[in-house]
Amino acid sequence: MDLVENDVGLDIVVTSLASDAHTWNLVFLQLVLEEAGHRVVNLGACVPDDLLVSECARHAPDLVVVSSVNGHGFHEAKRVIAKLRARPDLAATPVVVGGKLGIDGPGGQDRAAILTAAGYDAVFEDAGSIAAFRAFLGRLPVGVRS
Ligand code: B12
Repeated sequence: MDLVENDVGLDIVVTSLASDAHTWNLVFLQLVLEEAGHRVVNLGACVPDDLLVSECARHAPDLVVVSSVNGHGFHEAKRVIAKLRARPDLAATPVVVGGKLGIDGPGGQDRAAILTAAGYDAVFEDAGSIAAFRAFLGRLPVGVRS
């Protein structure tokens, strides 16, 4: 593992989940990341699990950013992280998830705790999540993928 400061920029995959057709969340995240000097591959909306996993394996990014706002995010994110972590080449890749993950507003610690236990490195639900996300990015070293 090469602990170089990330001021050179990270290679980042931004993706939604299989059922989610919303796109402006993805555009917004891409712009935030590119403005911070990172390189983004945006897989877009309604990404089937197998395609998400194979594209992450193909790009071998420093970070995967999963976004969902349609209310199914919690359940789909839990399913997808199991598939990502099952692959040895993606087992150590930092993966975060955020957006509107349920239909009851930001889910507090429970949803975040379940998703981090399932394998996410961080969970960002609405209400100030972008500031916390930026802080997370600043702490992330390049070269942490296996
Ligand atoms: C536009 C819109 C649509 C459009 C999308 C068009 C498109 N090309 O994107 C259409 C009409 C297709 C649509 C469909 C549906 N929608 Co809609 N939609 C919206 C709406 C009005 C705006 C979304 C938007 O573009 N916001 C702008 C972007 C920039 O912001 P954002 O998505 O909120 O993302 C922000 C944060 O969530 C955060 N974020 C998101 N992801 C991540 C990830 C990380 C890591 C971090 C740090 C932050 C982060 O950052 C972003 C900027 O702050 C919202 C309501 C609203 N006012 O938010 C509903 C909303 C998202 N939709 C909703 C629903 C329910 C649906 C439908 C199920 C409706 C239906 N019965 O058919 C379908 C689902 C379709 C599907 N298969 O996914 C609900 C979701 C409910 C929930 N989660 O609690 C919302 C919240 C409306 C509501 N109040 O009920 N929708």
